[in-house]
Amino acid sequence: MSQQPGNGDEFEARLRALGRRYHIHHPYHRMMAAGELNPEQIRGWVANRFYYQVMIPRKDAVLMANCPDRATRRLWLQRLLDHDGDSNDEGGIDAWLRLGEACGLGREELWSQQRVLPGVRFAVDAYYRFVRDAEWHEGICSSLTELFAPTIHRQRLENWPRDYPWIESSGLDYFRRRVSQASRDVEHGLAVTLQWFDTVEKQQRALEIVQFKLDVLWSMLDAMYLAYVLDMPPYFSIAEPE
Ligand code: AHQ
Repeated sequence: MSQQPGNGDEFEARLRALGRRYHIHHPYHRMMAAGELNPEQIRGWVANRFYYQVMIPRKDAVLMANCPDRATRRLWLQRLLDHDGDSNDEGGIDAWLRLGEACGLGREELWSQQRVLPGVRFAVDAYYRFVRDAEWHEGICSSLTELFAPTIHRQRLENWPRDYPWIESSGLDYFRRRVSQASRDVEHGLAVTLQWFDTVEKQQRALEIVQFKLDVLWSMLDAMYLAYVLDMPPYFSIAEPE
């Protein structure tokens, strides 16, 4: 390994190169993009991703609690409001609830989290706990999988009306919101990361942090693929007593 840290462009290029492992390449998302998921598989994804969505603002809140820098907190607060909403904006959680309704999932069912698979819960909780316990710059770095998120949101906006016409268009508002919000978030997160991770060791650590978050996203879809594509939900092989 070179003893010199990569300059900004080189380090950014190494971060962006991790996009080859982004969950857009997971078989579940590939089936989604190819219009191959049936309604139950779409509903399973929406219901499990809802747990991720409601945990994001809590993750952002613990990151802010760890962050002594007021200017960073003022910027990061917008992320929390983007999900929880405020007097002017329903927020992403409500938009996701409308996605659920458009797919045939009631709000109560999503809030009940009854469909959340153990593997999804473990992955999401691992992300929340990482940020809760991490130094705040590392918490910010872990959000950088969103470098690759605008593409996946645009892909859904392009494909779903053609492939899943049974889903009311207004249900896709969440994806519409995220295209610009993700780009804005990444601008800030990337600037902080490029500035703070300024040694060979720190840059290696940053790459490991983004890889951890890629693992979180990939593992969520592994659990969903087992349950909804291979029809092997948790404990499917065990005959439960009457
Ligand atoms: O809808 C997503 C979102 O609000 C966020 C916040 C961000 C973070 O803080 O880690 N990551 C993220 C992501 C969202 N959507 C995912 C998707 O595929 O729809 C992608 C995910 C990400 O790339 O981290």
